[in-house]
Amino acid sequence: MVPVMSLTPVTARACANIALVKYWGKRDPALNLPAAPSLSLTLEALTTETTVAFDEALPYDQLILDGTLAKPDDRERVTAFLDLVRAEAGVPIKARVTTKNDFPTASGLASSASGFAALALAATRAAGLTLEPRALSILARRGSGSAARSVFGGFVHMHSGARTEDAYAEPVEAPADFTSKLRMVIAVVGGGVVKQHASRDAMTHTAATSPMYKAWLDLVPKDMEAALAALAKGDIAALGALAEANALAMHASAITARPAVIYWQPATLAVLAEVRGLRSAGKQAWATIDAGPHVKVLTTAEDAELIQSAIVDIPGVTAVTISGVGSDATVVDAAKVVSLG
Ligand code: 2P0
Repeated sequence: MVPVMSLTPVTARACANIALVKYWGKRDPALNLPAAPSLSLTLEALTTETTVAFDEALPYDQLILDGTLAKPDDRERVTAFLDLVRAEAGVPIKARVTTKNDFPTASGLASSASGFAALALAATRAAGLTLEPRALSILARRGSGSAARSVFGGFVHMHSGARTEDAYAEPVEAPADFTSKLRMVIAVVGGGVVKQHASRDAMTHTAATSPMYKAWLDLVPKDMEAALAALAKGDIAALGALAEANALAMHASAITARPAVIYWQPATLAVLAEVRGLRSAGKQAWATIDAGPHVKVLTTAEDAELIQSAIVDIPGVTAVTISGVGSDATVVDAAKVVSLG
């Protein structure tokens, strides 16, 4: 029998993240360099688990997403990413990628962030590479900009370097008792159906056509500076106010694109109104919205359940989850070597 290369399948897990200062637009689409920096919070309740098995018997890469063979577009995006790993590792073998989200995929709940972070970790380890966290973040960025942030737990700062080696994410220090008390209440609007505008296309379209896009780009560095200062002080009111204002500014740029990119549904605005009302009544609650109709509410452990009960019965809200702060992406299983010979 001719000996063949045998590689160990590896499983990795990563949490999604929600940006408090958003990433919305690219400096360089080929290298996936963001146009501006961003700041996120990694969430433990939204996880992706991905197994990568390089297998000489495969004629092409296989992607199994939540138990089903993925669409060609999704598979091609994963193949392009695996090509980067194969080139770096010198492994010319196709892979079977089995991935499972514990939340709705591609609906504005950051599945590409946790997905490409888990894939970057599982694929590099399965190909025999152990990358430093920064190099892993840079690699994950090539799959999806927000994935660079999901390599790390807690608060994460994504740098918008002009060169590929400068566009990486890194954790940001915050007072430990501040981070441990934070919660995000995630209101799923409309059942988590697949979104109409993929964020990749929508941000490019916004940058190309929105008269508000330049204002957005001017705003982000100022919001980053203020958000980092609020974080260093553990000032949730300042951080929350910035996050809500920054999300609305991002959406203002998208809504004014031509034609418009509108992610909101009536329930999105109803939740936003409820959050603002709760805040007027003295509760700790600030909303953020991504490339989908869902609303995520930054709050504390003390107020999280009250917020959940205040929004769960709003018509159009189909689920409400409370999440604490998530950890770094990790390898969860390195199976025994399977001989393919
Ligand atoms: C964010 N979003 O900062 C922003 C806010 C959506 C709205 O990062 O093209 O899927 O793969 O780099 O990472 C979504 O963008 O885009 C995103 P690509 P990605 O979380």
